[in-house]
Amino acid sequence: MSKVSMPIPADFILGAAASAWQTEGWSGKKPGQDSYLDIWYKQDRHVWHNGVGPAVATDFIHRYPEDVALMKLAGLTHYRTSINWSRFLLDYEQAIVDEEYALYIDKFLDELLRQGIEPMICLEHYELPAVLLEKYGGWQSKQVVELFVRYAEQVFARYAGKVKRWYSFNEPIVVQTRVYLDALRYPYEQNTHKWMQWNHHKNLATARVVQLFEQQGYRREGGSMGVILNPEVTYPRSSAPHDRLAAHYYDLFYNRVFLDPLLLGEYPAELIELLAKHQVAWDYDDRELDIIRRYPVHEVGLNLYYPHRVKAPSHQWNEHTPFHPAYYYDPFELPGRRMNKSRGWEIQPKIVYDMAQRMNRDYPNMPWFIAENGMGIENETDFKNQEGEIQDDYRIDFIAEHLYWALKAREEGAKCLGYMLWAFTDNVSPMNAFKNRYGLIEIDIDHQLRRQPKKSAAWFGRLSTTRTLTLTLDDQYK
Ligand code: BGP
Repeated sequence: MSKVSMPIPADFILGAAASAWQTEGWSGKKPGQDSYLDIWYKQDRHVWHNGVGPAVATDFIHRYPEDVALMKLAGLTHYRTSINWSRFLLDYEQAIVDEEYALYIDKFLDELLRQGIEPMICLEHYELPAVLLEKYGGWQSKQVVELFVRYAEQVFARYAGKVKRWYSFNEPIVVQTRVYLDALRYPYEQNTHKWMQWNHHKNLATARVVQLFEQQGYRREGGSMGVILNPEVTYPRSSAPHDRLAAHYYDLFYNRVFLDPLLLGEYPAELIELLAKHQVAWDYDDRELDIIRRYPVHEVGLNLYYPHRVKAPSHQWNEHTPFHPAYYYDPFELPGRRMNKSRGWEIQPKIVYDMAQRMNRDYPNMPWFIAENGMGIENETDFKNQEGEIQDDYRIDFIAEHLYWALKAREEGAKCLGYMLWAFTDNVSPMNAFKNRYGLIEIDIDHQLRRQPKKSAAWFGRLSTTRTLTLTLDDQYK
């Protein structure tokens, strides 16, 4: 064990994240404004933990003044959330703004700015309007790319004066991976081709929005247009060539499919060849590739939670099995791994450092930050002290260790702009709802959603005022 103390650079972001659908609730939502998640929840309430979902969430839409004051208390320098596309418009084709929702966004942004907290806003955090899924098959359609650009135009026109940092999507790979690759979520259709088409259209939509942002002068005015990705830091079981190859393929299909086009402007040639070989190539043309080439993002947020481990595949595929990237790998569980048992995720803080090395090597010009990292724990009320405050020392240790690696990478020259925790308050997760609690602030769902800071909130606040990280590091995890 060694005690470590590290200075936190003055411009280093110390923030937290959330999203519209996971916090706002449906209050004031009009007929026809459902998102994809809303209809999934309405359809399949039973798959959501205790039947709880986005309907009430944390009621942020009414309680944002209280929450922003708590953000200040917890020392957040930045707060990331999304604007809910499905609620921002009344008509998605004509991009007619819902003035009531738009006014709420205005007031919420004003409140953040008044408290000196910088907003970072995503245009989509899984909030695809349900009617666009029903009418066009969602991101399957090029028309939806057009409609997204029209939506973005309205958003920038209203809020570019208040928000400088924008992001097209949060984790653009997730919805179609759960829905079309693995058929785990509504509408449960296994279709690898659709998976790739959605991936491509989200890349294209990002480039189109970057183009719009630059052409309308927001970049010149000091704004930036980025994306939030969730690259999984992937380790092979062993150094044997077959295990390393498995990790290489995993990385191509799940990480580089977004990293390369969005950060470098180009899909990996090897990925394109593989998709053709397995007959899941997407529909695209040269004009689209040209837009992707000309409009890479200005910065990238990386959601880093756990390491991903693979080994060479041991299975055989037959001609009836549609292609799935798992053709090239098997998952691997490291014996003796450190675990967050509530979420079933391995804990390995060094992923932050390893990702930083990769950014230096493969994407050296791209500024990046940790956009999400956090620890969801079940039954947290078991950790309450006599005053009723959750003593979440496990969360403090988790944050400290990940932050340590981020600061070390930054000291060594990585373009790491900061660290953001998932999440500010406890909030709703897809299916797990309030099962695993992530927040610095507890939300008591049995008592009118009462907010109560956990021990970690004060700790985070001290981190932010002293600008010094102090921790005891277990040498085996260095
Ligand atoms: C990320 C998402 C968040 C949030 C978080 C926690 O992937 O961007 O929206 O939900 O994961 O994970 P989970 O909700 O799966 O517990």
